[in-house]
Amino acid sequence: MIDLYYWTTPNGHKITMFLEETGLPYRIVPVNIGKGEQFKPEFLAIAPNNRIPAIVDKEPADGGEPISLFESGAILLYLAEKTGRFLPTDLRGRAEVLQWLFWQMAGLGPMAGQAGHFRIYAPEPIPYGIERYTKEVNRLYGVMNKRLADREFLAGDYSIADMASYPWIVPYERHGQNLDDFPHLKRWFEAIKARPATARAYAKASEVNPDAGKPISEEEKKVLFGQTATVVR
Ligand SMILES: N[C@@H](CCC(=O)N[C@@H](CS)C(=O)NCC(=O)O)C(=O)O
Repeated sequence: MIDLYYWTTPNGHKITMFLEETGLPYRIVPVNIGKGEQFKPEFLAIAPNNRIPAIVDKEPADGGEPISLFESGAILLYLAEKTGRFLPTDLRGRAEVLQWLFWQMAGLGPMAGQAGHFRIYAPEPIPYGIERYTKEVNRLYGVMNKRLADREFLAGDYSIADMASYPWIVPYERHGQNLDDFPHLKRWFEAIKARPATARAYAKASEVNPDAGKPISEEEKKVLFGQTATVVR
């Protein structure tokens, strides 16, 4: 059994998408990040970066003590290795998936997150920030679109690289992008959206948090933005 420490955000959806694809038994432990539950000592003990997602695997493959992990990319890689799914085992196939997984973790996710922040959440419009991140996300969409021009998925068959990237394309309008400008990316997006496991993962989000996807309140903004080192003390 996997305990998934989760909230209804793109990085959370990555892991429910994987778990729904594989049918690995899991239990959701909601961590309401708008209410500050990510600062609780028991959560920080498994997720020292005070961010969701995190997991605890109560039945690790070595038969030992439970293993806890934070960082969505590390979790996807761990679960792929545990199940033998969505990550090729041959040298070249594995290297290809891992580079696109890391591309998402280091590029698409953080840049789209900043685009969303400056476009939607910043207390006053800061044109430089809006332009900088909207353009960078546009560039990254271009990279993906080109990659997908002659293949179905980012790297070989449907993989953890696609699962990491999809939830960050879902809010494309909030990030100032138009999918019609990226036909190959759009085709990929529609194909992943149509997967039953993707539908189940997003249905799970609405169950856990009926307000998922709605604008966040001023109170929630105070919790989420402007954090300093004091939150992890
Ligand atoms: N690199 C991390 C990022 C995780 C992350 O940013 N999680 C957000 C939700 S998508 C969060 O927990 N935010 C809580 C906070 O800002 O305090 C990962 O991929 O797991």
